[in-house]
Amino acid sequence: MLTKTSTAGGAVIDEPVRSEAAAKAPAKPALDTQSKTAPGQARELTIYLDGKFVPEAEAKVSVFDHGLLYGDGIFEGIRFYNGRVFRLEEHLERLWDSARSICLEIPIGRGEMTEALLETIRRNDLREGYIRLIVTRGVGNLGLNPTQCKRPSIIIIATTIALYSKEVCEKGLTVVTCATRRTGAAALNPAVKSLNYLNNVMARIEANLAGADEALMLNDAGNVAECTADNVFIIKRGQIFTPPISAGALRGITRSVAFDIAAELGIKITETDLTRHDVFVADECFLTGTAAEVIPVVKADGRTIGTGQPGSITLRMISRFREMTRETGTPIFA
Ligand code: PXG
Repeated sequence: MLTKTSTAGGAVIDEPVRSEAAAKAPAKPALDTQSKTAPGQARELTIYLDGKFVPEAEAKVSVFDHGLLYGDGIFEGIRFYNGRVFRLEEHLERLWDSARSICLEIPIGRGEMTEALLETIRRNDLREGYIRLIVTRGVGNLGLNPTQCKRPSIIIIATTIALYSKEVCEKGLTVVTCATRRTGAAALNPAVKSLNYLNNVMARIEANLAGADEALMLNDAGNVAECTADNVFIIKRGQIFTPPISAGALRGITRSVAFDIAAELGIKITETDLTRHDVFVADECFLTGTAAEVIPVVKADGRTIGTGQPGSITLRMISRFREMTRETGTPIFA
């Protein structure tokens, strides 16, 4: 069920395949990254790598980088819309928090990082797209001790990313609960957006094998934590509920935008522990994430959620989210 799109720009991303349709019709990719030019007429991306802008083909890291050897590093996925980077400050804040938590000193300051991000977008001549910002522990030896790594590496990739297909946006996603539990804070705190995503990858494989679009991950207590790269929200009797950070949810930037929108729309939103049962009996359900944006869920473990169509509150959230992304953010070309 796992399909991959390798695009002209070099970006590769897993594409969820729609469950029911999958066996019959070739499903449209739910998530797709695409370079501006059509495949075959590749326009090489310009990548920021440790202070230099280099062509994609030359953007290489050492096989001794601990980011590769141990998943020792951190990342952010950031979007920009209409010539503005959405919630840039919040992403940088979270990156610096992740770094501090794992004792990784980012070798440049916040101002320099902002300029590097903006310049990477400019050099790729983009107004809409997605940035992957990675800071690895850097080159060390084959022992895992990070004291061997003298200088962290910074990589910035700016590319274009298509929204979920129109079909998925209109119809909503299917999710399955996976057996892989979200890592507990005592093992690897999910608040750290580390390069060690094997936990989420395992969950994602379960969703693929089950023919679902996403995996619903529970924590050790059996409560809902989040999906593999998205926060989860349900709506019951006109109110929105989402698991607290303590349940193992990443403090998602889009999650916090959902809080802002709910406040604006006068809809009560509460952080509370949720069980699978709560999801099954919800009137509506949606996910938030930088890549996913705000996306309806219409089926969980085979149960139809609400009417089986994206609900009215979800649709209002999506519509306001779209407005905000177009109207706010750090200007790229100013
Ligand atoms: N939960 C997890 C575990 C995540 O990794 C989110 C929630 C949503 O957070 P934001 O801040 O994006 O609203 C994430 C997001 C991707 C990608 O495809 C994104 C994430 C992880 C892996 C892949 O861009 N992070």
